[in-house]
Amino acid sequence: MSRKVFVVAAGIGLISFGFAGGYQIAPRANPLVEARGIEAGSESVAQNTEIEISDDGVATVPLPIILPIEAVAMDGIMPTVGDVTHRDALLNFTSSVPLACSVVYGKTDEFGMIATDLDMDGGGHTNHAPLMAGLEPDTVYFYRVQGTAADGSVYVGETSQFISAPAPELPPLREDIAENLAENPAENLAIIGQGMVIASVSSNYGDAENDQNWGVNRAFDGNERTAWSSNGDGDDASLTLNFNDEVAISGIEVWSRTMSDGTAQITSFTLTDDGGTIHGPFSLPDASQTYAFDVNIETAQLRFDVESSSGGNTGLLEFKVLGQRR
Ligand SMILES: [Ca+2]
Repeated sequence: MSRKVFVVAAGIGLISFGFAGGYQIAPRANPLVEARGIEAGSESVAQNTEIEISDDGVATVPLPIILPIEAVAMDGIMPTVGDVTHRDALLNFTSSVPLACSVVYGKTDEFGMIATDLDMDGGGHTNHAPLMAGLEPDTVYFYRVQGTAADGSVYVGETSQFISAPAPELPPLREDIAENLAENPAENLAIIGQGMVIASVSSNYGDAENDQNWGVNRAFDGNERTAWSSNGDGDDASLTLNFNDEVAISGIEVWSRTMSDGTAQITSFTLTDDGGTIHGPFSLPDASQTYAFDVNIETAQLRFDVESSSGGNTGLLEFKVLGQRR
């Protein structure tokens, strides 16, 4: 006659069982460990997991089994938080088996936010760098890493903390725009909601809205760690900016995105003004930084077209249009 037991406490090297009736046993030869063929001391299961043990002591464990993230830490190196700014932080982790990885985070240990890998290859992979965005400056954040392997196992880290960086000191906003322009003749005209709107975009990855992750707004948010990605548009990716009124453009700055497999990188592009004149093509040597180009364009709309690329989900980390409003 088989019996059902519940795991009432779990941890590395400590698994004890309690019968539904209430008392606990802590078997030396753990049938759970034997059943899974995993060395004792290297695993745990979630509390209140129901497992079934047959007469000959073989345990049947329902998936998913929850294991500590240490079990898949490459060379024993645990996840770290780096590149912490006042608005985001990168979680870096290399796993020894492919995982679909995420990190939950928030201002309390109940989290409330979740970030997934920026790499969008799909499926599991081993180099993880989810971006914890939307942070408040100089604030304690709780986070926990979790990943799912193809065999259904779930790996979970300990809840840890980091502190976001203090807000940078910004120059006071000038009330007198004319005075500001006199002092800073080339301002960025491509700031959403400040005289510029997105008139069109070829597509956003995963059919995201413009203001969602991978949406076109991410190329205009001043954050080099967020990106617009098209939905596989390759050389056909494009976007059009509307400045509402004529502007004099003296320069542009363009930063292509890329993916770990080498796709999604824009190698040249053109600009088209509202009179239909095509400017360029302009070449982008690589995707490691932004590249600046001098132009002389008077227009109320500006269209950006990819001319050549490595194909796939082409897009931009950042796009700035420098010039003057009339
Ligand atoms: Ca961005």
